[in-house]
Amino acid sequence: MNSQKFIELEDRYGAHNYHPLPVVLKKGKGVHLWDVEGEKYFDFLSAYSAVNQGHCHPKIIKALNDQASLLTLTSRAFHNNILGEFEKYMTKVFGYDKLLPMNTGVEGGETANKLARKWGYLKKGIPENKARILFAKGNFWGRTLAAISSSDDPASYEGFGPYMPGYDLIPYNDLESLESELKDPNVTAFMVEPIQGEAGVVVPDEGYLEGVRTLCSKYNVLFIADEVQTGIARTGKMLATDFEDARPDILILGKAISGGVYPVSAVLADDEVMLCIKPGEHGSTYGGNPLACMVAKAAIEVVIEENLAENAEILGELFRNELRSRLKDCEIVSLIRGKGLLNAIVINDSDQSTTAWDMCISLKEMGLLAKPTHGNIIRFAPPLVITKYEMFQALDIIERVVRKYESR
Ligand code: IF1
Repeated sequence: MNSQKFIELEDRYGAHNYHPLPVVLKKGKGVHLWDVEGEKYFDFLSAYSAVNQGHCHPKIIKALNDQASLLTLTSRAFHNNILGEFEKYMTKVFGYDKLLPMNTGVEGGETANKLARKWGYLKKGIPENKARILFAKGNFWGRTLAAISSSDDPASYEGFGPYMPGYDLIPYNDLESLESELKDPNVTAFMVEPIQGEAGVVVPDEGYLEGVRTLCSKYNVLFIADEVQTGIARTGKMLATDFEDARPDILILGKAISGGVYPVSAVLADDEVMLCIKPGEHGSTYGGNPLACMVAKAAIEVVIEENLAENAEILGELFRNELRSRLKDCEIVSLIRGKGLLNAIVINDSDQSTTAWDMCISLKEMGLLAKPTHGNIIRFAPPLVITKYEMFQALDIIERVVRKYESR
């Protein structure tokens, strides 16, 4: 079957909850993807930063295969010989007392919110059902009813009310607004992305994260860092919060924690917070299953052994500098921004225009896959294993496409 046939199958038998680029992928290896016609592409989305280690990394696939024929799922009704080792490994790597394993990023967010509310009642003395959690405008942490309740993007929340109470929004990258809200003793946590991914790779001012840490400590409020997209070396350090003195009270990991091989998420915290949830108060059938743990441990080992954070830092710098110099005379690109290998270009066009989409279609035709976010922003996030040579090839494609639209 050709691409069109596969697309028709999805259209006929699948929910229409996505609008994918018209490409049907069949194989992935490293930074490359191949479609059913055998065409080869650079992957510059990395499944929204879940495939930081490169597609089908041999070490991670080996971990999957070895464990898959031994034991895949016990549920947490019983112990197994894998979970404790994984929890010990991860708490040592990230520097927390304990880890609570889940499956998807949004379940990590939900877990963090439940921990924060419990801690607010048990430790901060907030009256029952009065706990408030603050979020930043422009946030995105998933598609559940709680996650969309904290969203200010109508595309995320419209038509799904009523909404979760106790959630409030403040401007991103604004410590004054944060401090004025933190004075309310019923605020139990502030949950924030160190860089806003979906909002279009919005990088806050230097010192913002440190300011969040200082203010949350000052007012006895939990700092929750959503590193589902920015974590696992994407921004040039293992965690985006590592760039400043900004250690979160609750850390949420997802996506690349398992290198795109298996759904894994995790919440890390110290005992004072983590032990507020007692046996039977939270969990998930697949959370922390042996297969997930072996895959995730291998995925984190790859990040460390292959120095992927360092590569993201160096190649990210190269990407932004090269693109800025190559496009300095192009008015159609108004901004190039990002950190490490989480970057985006802002198209100098109205949000409603289809230029960004059309550019992504052209990029696809030239052998590079990327997708617009919020209309006029194109995110560029290749796997962190990309080489300088591959990066220059990709930059040539991006430059050619931008110039094609510049000359229109
Ligand atoms: C889709 C967006 C990105 C996330 C952050 C939690 C989650 C996400 C910072 C939830 C998930 C994904 C969801 C995916 C597309 C992608 C996305 F465009 F939707 F917003 F990356 F920016 N925190 N982001 O970015 O993790 O439950 O999905 O595992 O919904 O299509 P999840």
